[in-house]
Amino acid sequence: MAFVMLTIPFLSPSEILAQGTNETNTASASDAGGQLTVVMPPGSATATSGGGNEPDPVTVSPGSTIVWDNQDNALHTATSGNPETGPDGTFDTGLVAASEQSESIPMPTEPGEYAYYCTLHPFLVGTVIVQ
Ligand SMILES: [Cu+2]
Repeated sequence: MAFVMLTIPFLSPSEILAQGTNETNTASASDAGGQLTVVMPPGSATATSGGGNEPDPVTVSPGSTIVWDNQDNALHTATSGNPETGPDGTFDTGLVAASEQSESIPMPTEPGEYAYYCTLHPFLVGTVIVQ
């Protein structure tokens, strides 16, 4: 009666693809087709709190998606456009409840700067840079 011990070579995958990135401290990321998160911190509903979308501006590559993470205790939106002229229809999270996240919102494929604001708190503005 002989049991054969199978010796399986365990080859650990040693290819770490994400090594040595050249990320800078500009609070931006540009992973193609990636997804970024912009935080709406506590206090964002108060104009004087200094709270606001973080990072701002946020830099993405064309066609990336952004999730807005509402960590505040009030409803917010991230609506492209500005408080003076209103929504421009490029993107809109719709209402994001307190302690909730938005859907994954596709960003434009056309490079440029896209202003956005909260339709409930017009002082809560931000900019998406697509490049
Ligand atoms: Cu708001």
